[in-house]
Amino acid sequence: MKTTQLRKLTQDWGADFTGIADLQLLRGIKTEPANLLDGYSRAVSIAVRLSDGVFDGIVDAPTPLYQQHYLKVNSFLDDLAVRVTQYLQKHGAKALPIPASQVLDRVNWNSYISHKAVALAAGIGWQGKSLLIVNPQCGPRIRLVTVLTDALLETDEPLKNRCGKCTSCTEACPAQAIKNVNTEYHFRDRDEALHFERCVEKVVDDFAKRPFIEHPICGICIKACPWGKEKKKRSRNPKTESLLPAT
Ligand code: B12
Repeated sequence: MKTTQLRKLTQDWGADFTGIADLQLLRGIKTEPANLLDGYSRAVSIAVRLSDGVFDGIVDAPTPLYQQHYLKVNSFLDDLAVRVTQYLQKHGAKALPIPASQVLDRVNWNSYISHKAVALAAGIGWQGKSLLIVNPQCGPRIRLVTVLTDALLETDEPLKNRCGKCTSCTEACPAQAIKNVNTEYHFRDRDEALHFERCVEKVVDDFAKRPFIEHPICGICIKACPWGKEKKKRSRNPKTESLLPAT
């Protein structure tokens, strides 16, 4: 099976970034159930870019528009994961799509597997101080989904962390939850990077209780990251065909 063909198809279906993780890199990672990765050798990590217009509207709290976008992108990602699954199965491989955003435990706040860990191993981005995956083109303005497979796809390499001395997300966090610690590869646990309980309290006990939000979302650390800001993005992609008038 051609890895390049799968990459091209996911782009045609609407994915912005596709990476392949070697599951050897994720050995020992916490999964639900514990044997989730048994029989799989690769994970396809797919990222969809979020709307900059939606982030323009976020100031100090999530907006109803962000809530709808969050739900719609989750379901789009789930559709992409099903398509990838169909493709892999048609080519004789085993495939398991992991839902974009299904919480399995509202005490420890866990899911089947961390899409961020998979995306990191698949070279989609690095793990930022906010704990989010920061993509070189779109910053953390992406959402992620994963498909586990036994297809022997060609793997990607993890990227180097480029947060440097930046403190933008730390300063912006409305819960003062980000500790401003950097990691070369990935944090050992959430507490290394975050005052985790502050983040949960803010999104669960405050934002999710507001009208038309109703989900534990925030978006402020995402908006603050300079890697996601429009100006930087355009100048970093001079070859991308632009729909804007020439300047
Ligand atoms: C539960 C959950 C929450 C909980 C808990 C968050 C958390 N940090 O765990 C709450 C409600 C608080 C939350 C908040 C947010 N969330 Co949330 N959330 C999830 C969900 C559904 C499960 C996460 C999970 O299982 N965490 C368990 C912990 C233990 O895992 P972890 O922190 O990801 O990674 C650990 C290990 O995997 C390991 N590790 C990490 N990397 C690597 C790499 C390797 C190679 C290895 C071996 C290990 C390793 O170390 C980490 C620390 O223990 C995921 C979807 C998913 N399935 O991944 C989305 C997800 C993480 N959320 C996301 C987002 C965007 C948010 C918010 C910004 C809210 C919003 N949408 O506006 C905030 C940000 C909070 C923050 N700074 O972390 C996105 C992140 C996208 C990105 N660009 O990175 C995800 C991936 C959803 C998606 N489909 O895109 N979320």
